[in-house]
Amino acid sequence: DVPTAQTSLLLRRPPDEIPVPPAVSQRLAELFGEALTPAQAVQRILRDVRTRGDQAVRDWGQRLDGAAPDSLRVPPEELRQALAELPADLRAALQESADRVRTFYQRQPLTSWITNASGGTLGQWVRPIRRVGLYVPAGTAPLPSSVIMSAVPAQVAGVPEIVLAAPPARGTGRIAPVILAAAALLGIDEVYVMGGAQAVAALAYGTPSVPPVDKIFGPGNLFVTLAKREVYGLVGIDSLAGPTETLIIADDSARPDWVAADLLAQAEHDVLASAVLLTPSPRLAEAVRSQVLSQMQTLSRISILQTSLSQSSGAVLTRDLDEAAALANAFGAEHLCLSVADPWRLAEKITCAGGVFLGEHSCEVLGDYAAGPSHVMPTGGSARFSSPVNVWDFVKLISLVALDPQTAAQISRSAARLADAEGLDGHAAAARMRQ
Ligand code: HSO
Ligand code: ZN
Repeated sequence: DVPTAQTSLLLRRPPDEIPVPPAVSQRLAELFGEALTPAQAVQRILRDVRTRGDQAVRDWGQRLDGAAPDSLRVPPEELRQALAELPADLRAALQESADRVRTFYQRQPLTSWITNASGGTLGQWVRPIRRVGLYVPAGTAPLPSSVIMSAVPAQVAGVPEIVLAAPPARGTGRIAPVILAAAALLGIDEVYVMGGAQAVAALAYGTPSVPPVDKIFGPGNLFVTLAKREVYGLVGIDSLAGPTETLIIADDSARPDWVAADLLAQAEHDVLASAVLLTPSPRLAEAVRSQVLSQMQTLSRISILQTSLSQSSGAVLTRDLDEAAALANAFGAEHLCLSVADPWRLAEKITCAGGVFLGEHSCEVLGDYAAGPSHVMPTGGSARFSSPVNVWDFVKLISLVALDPQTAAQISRSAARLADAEGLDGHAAAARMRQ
């Protein structure tokens, strides 16, 4: 399996400078018969899908996922069946999650507006994107919650066509039933078994069996991310997602066992996940450390934890909470948890994060599954300039201009003068006709 290697570095480095683990280079050389960078490999796959369509998607699926189904589209009966076979308590949990996410996004203002105040009628219409593709990675485990967290805001935005793409579970040619069930629960019936760069290519260019989409959402491994970057412009993309991260700011009021559990929950995602504690209290840092060491022994993903905790996780002792807040702002974490006596006061100092979780009852895990806001949040410091997935990602604006004769006559003087200055006499003539 190809790791999500260094995906966050994409945000800061040109694709050809991304350091590639030797195992990945070797696999690429085997696949392509020559030494290629991941970016070059992705370009080859994109070109292949563009020219050979479905057959190329299937061939790459066969090579990379170990199996490819005859038909890329999952038959709707299979979706219905997956939902019918889902244990009742799991179905109820998915439903509660979906209901809370829907209620949250229904509150997000998304209003068109029109004004007559500045002369003439001006305004903006909000219009949903017509067709979006949501990529659901297989990763180290299928995550049905991720289907809810991107599909529900799309539904609230009024996107008429929502399609899902997910790689098959290794060697099976089939998507994990729980992912299909989550799609069915939300009423999504267009699901394709395809992953990797070939899935992004099919969604962007279209193939005989996959009509193209207008915008592609969802995280993925390095190849998915490079492919999204490559097709951007032809289609929209949500972001270039990297490994997941959490910062917890805690003081002496925090329970060390809860803080440790929250760090472990984050670090178990994958070997590149990062979970960092910022605290002014050496006593708390020490107590959390011993809790982490004992609790991790009880968790099934201990080998992932050993890597992620030793690679990009740890505790940082700060002078005080102000310094912790300043560091958190500079880092711009995907998740920032405030486990301190007065979280609202500390929150006022926060200017950069994907999501802020206030108080020890608002742990990130509850946000991952059921609190309300989407768990798809900006990673790799991209919170500096971007936002969690939300309803605005699924719409676009159309500007409206409806001028009355008086306003047209009045502004045409300035328009004509500006056109003269730009040497565009056709523009100037069209403006002066309205004077
Ligand atoms: N913490 C992940 C989301 C997730 N956790 C899904 C569990 N399932 C990234 O925000
Ligand atoms: Zn999580």
